[in-house]
Formats: sequence, C-alpha cells, structure tokens
Amino acid sequence: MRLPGMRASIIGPVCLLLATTSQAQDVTQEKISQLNAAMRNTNGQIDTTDVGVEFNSSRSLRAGPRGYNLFEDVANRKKFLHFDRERVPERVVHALGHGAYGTFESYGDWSNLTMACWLQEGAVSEVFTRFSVVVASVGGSESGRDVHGFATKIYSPCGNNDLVGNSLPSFFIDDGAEFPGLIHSVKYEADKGFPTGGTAHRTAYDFFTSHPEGSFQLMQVLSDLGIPRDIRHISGNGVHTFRFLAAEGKSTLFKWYWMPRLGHRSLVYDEATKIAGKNNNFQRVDLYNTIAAGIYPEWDLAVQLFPDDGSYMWNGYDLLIPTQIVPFEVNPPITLGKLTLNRNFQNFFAEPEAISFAPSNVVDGISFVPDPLLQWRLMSYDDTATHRHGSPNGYTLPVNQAVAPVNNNYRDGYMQPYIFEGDSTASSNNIGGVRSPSDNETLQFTAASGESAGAGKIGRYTSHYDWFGQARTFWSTMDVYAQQHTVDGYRFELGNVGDAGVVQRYIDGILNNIDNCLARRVAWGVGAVLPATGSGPVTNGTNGTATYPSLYPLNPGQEDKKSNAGLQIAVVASDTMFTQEDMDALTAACSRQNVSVVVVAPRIGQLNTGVEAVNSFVTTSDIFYDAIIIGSLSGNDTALDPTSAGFVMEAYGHGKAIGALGSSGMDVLQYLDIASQPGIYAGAASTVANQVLDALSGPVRFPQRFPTDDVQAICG
Ligand code: HDE
Repeated sequence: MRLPGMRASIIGPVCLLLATTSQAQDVTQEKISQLNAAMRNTNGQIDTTDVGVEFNSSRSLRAGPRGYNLFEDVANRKKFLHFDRERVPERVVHALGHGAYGTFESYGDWSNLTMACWLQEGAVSEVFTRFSVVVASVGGSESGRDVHGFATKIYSPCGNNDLVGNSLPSFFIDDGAEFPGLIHSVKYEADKGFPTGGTAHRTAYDFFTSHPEGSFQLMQVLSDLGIPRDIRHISGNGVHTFRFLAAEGKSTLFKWYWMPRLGHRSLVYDEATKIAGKNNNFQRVDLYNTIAAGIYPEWDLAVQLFPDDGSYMWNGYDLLIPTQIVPFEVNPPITLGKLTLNRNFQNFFAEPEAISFAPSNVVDGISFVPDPLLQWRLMSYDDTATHRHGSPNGYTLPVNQAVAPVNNNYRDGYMQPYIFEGDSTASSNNIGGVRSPSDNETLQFTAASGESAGAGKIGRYTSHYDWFGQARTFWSTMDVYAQQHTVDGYRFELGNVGDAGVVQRYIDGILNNIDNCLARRVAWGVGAVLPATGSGPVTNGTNGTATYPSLYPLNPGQEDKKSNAGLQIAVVASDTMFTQEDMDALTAACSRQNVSVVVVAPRIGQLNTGVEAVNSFVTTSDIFYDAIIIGSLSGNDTALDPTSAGFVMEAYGHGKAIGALGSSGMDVLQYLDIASQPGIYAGAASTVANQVLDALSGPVRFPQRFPTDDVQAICG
C-alpha cells in the first residue's frame, strides 16, 4: 500500500532531509534551560538545615562527650526524617532501568499522514529514552533474560508524546484485564520470595500453559533476542496498532518500530548469567560510557501503514491482536525520522527514575484503536505514576515537564509547586482563566470521522485465532544454532519449574502444537515424556511453513552489516607478552571504527614491556569483551599460563573471534587446540585487528563451536 505523497518503502539508506545541527541545539537548549531552573549546586557551600540555618550535620548533639544523644538535636532529627523517606515505590514492572536524553528529527513532511507536529518538515524535538527490564526489581541484573522496555518521551512543541514500547514486537496476552495475573505469575512466588527476576518457575509456566496466545512472545524471549548485549543493539516496538490523524480527520492505522542503526547484537546465555553476577549494570555502563565518549546510538523510526476502513483487519492480519505481528516482508515499513541519544542525565533519581511515561500521552494527530490490551494501558500508566510520585503533580517534575506551554485547571494536591494567579479555576469561563480551544483548533483523542469503533453486543470476549502459527514461523526462521539456543532456553526454564505436571502440560499443550520436533527435543532435555512422533506439526523447511528473516535479525547474513562502534576488544598481556608497537597497531585499526582496545594482564599498571594494563584478570572477565587478542609471547614461548588460557578459552566457548599476534601466534593457538576452528586468526597486529573487526561486523560469533543436539536421534 502506498498513501498519496508518501515515499517508497525504505529501511536503511534514505534521501534524508536532515534537520540542521543548530535546530537540534535549540531544542536541546530549551529543555536544558528548563532543567537548569531546577538544578542545585551545593559544591563548597556551607551545610544547612532545610530552612537555611547553618549547622554541622556530621556530629550529634550530646549530653557531654560520653553522654546520651539529646532529643533536642532537631536539625539532625529532620535529616533522618528526610532520609527515612528517600525511597519512592519502584515501578510495579520495568523497575530496573536507565536512560539518556537525545533528539528526534523528522525526515520530512508527514502531514499527509498525521498532524503530529514532531513529524512535520524539519521538525526536531528533544527526547528522553528510558530502557528497562520487566521482571527484575531495582538492583537486579540488566543482562538477565527478559523483554527490555524502550520508552521515549518526545518533548515536542505541541506537547509531550510518549512512545512506550518493548524490545520485542508482540506480547504475552491480548487483553489487559489479564496483565496483573501475568505479572504476578512471573514475579517471585508469593509463598517463597524466589526466584526474583526470572520466569524459570512454576507459577510463570502455569500461566504460560494456560495462555497459548503468548507462545510466540515467549519463544522470542527464550531465543537470543531475550538476552541482548546492551540496549544500543535492540529495537523498540510499539506492539499495538495506533492511529494517525491528518487534517480533516483522515485516519491511517500504523504500527511503530525503532530500528537500531547499529544492528542487533545478543549475548549467549552463559555470558548473560555471568555478567549478571559480575556487573549487573553492564548495560547502563555501556550506554553511559559510549555517550560520554561521543559514540551516539541512533534508531530510525519506522512505521507500517494500514488503511483504516473501520475493520482493523489488513490482508488477513487482525490489527487489534497484540500477540500477533505483521511481518515486514508482507508490509514493509517506511522510515519517518531518527532518534539519537547524545546526552547523559545528571541525577539518576531526578531523571531516569522520576520520569513517568504513558502511552496515553499523545499529541494532536495520533490516537488509539480498540485493542483491549492498549485500552487498559491508557489508564494504568497515569494511575501508577500518581502512586509512585505520591501525587497527581508528577507531571510538574523537571524531567516530565513539557516544553510546550501547560495551562489548565489541574489545581492543588500534594506538592503542588506552582502559585497560580487569579481566581478563575474552571474551564470554560468568562472571567479571564484558561480559554477553551475551538473545535477546529484541536482534534485530539478522536477516532476517524464517521466510525463507531467497538460497536456490538456488550460482553467479555475471547479471541480465537491461530495462537501457534507465528511461533512456528519464528521457529522456522531461526537457523539451526539459534534454534539450539532456544531449545536450551526452554530446557533451562522448564528444567527449573519443579512441577512435572506443569512441564508436561507446557510441552504437550504448547510446544507440540508449535512443532513436534521442538517439543521432543525440549522434553528429552528435561526428562519429560516425549510427545509421539508426528503428534504435532512438523516444520522441516519443505512443508511450506513461512519464514520471515526480519523476525530474527540475529541470523548471520540476514541483516545490514553491523557497525562496531562502542565494542571492546581485550588484549591478553603480561610482563613478557604483548608489545607497545602491537598496541599502537591495534589501536590505530580499532579506533577507526570506534572500538576500544583494553589491555588485561595479571596486574593493573605499567608492565615490564612498557604497555599499560588497565584491567587485571581479577578486576575483569572475558565476558565483557566482544573479541580477544592474545599478545605475542617473548622468546620461544608457545604455552599460555593457565589464567590467560582460561580467559581465552571461555571466550572461545562463547563463540567469539580470537586473534593471536606475532610469530608465536599460530603456535599458541595450536597449544590451545583451536587453531583450525572458524573465527580464529594469527599474524601481524594490524592484519589480525582487521580480521577481528570484520568478524565483529559480519558473523559476530561462530556458533559452529557450540554443542548441538543430535536432532535425527531425538526426532527421527
Ligand atoms: Fe507496560 N506498564 N503495561 N507495557 N510498560 C508499565 O507503568 C501495563 C505493556 C512498558 O520506563 C507501568 O510507569 C499494562 C506493553 C514499558 O517508565 C504500568 C499493560 C508494552 C514500561 C504498566 C502493559 C509495555 C512499562 C509500570 C497491559 C510494550 C516502562 C510503571 C495492558 C508496548 C516505562 C509505569 C518506563 C511500564 C502497565 C503492557 C511497555 C504498571 C496494564 C504491551 C517500556 O503502568
């Protein structure tokens, strides 16, 4: 489909009308000025009470040097009163998060689709994006297997517009009334308090077993898409269908996506669990440090468009069902603009924590559809924000404030910060208060003209559709290595469920309806009864099951060449291993692609070779690096010490590219018994650097090294 005035379908290179840098600076400055008004700099100032009286808060008021504390220490009592209340409730889901500011630039004039001012010719808006994981609480691991949240607040000149999406394009349920049950079941078990931050347990799988509509979503989470390397390499997905409204109320339905310009990258599960233990903040560190280094992640805003004929159907796809997606291959998206994250926040509590998003925050030109999952979201976010901020006035916090003028009669309430002038507090009025817009000044929150959305008999409806079809398509799209990881994902989860009845029900009732061989492989691994051969559908690549490469962007060769910006390569060094000359050659090659080279040795500091080691085998681990290079050994050495060898071999086991430098290179690889494997390189520093960089932007990993099932033996 192509709407009038629209460019041809594009993902990737486009003829961009980029907003000028000065426009971007202007909108950033506007938001910064607003934030600055709230900034306080206490550097070098004398300590005071909250009413401005100077006092030494570090010493108690006592009845003599060895006497009791005095009740009269009013100033310190006040300090405690504040401290004891410093925490606000964490988000009921997506509690663990972080984020950054940036800009959104419209690629052109999209007025044929929408009146949204941030999608018009040359429009540039300041944004804040918060990334999160769903289940874990604050303090949990960002690398744990989960869906990642991707929420963006666009501070546009016509009001805030929030795009609150996830890293995956579908969802577990299709009716919001089930959301509290879903979340209860995946959080820790009520009578035990564990496990925290994961779904590998009984209540979660009991829920999944009775909600087959979520089988596609769960399979995506259990694939490597559920363990992204970081958030610079994930996509954002609006999940639901939304509505664009152009002038005169012309309605076009759309689904939105943030497409990462860096491509997708994921961990392997063993790494994800180890990173969780060694640096549970790995993802926020990655974002913070890359932005601080001037390496700004970017995403294209892409939309799939569907004509609005009132049916919410398109080519057989039901646009009101959020557990199902429309593949890009059948409806190619067009790109509307670009998100760039380029500025770190200044205060974690006041910015990524205090920000509150709501899918109901839309500007004129964007509206909703009667998807029963979306409809509950339109209520829940503002409600939970009111609870979290302890007040309905959370929208006045600096990070939440619109840059557009805010004038209304929302008055009073806890912590109302403003002093409104005058006596008028009602809309509409004739005595000088806020003025109501005329009908032709706003169209907000209206549906397409003439449409009677949701007409029908009042009732509580269940949707019936092919719950397993898209899971089967996803399964068929993954290559054999990705399938193996997903099988292992199911085995890990079901192997920890601890209730044989739930496990068997999931295998027989869900997995065997997706694919008989998948079900048999999972059952084999967890000691369950294998469903009879042929008792479920078989997808063997010859029976016409559709595959859509866009569903699994991690398959090698199925994506745009990845950028390596912000990746890290470790060099294994010691007092007798690696030279400054090689360091210079590696750094020269890697810095051209914004890749850091980190020297790891038995100790931090200058080594006898003159090379500076910035990390030791104690302070870091191979899991934090995207590839490993072994420095050249001195003399006739060919053997690596056990610590260095362990460092290299763990990375090898995770499928990473490994290089070895100098004349000792090939001998060391032979000593490690990996010389003839794919993704292994030996030679001069500059040559190895380029081979490793090519591997990182090409196959990324070498999964041929991973163990795989004997599928023939298990499935027949
Ligand atoms: Fe959310 N969700 N959600 N959700 N969600 C929240 O709002 C909710 C859903 C998503 O970084 C909460 O402020 C309901 C889908 C993100 O602050 C809460 C339903 C998608 C974030 C809430 C859904 C999301 C949230 C908790 C089903 C992808 C983090 C704290 C009807 C499109 C935003 C908060 C941030 C957070 C409710 C389903 C994405 C409770 C009722 C589908 C990224 O209001």
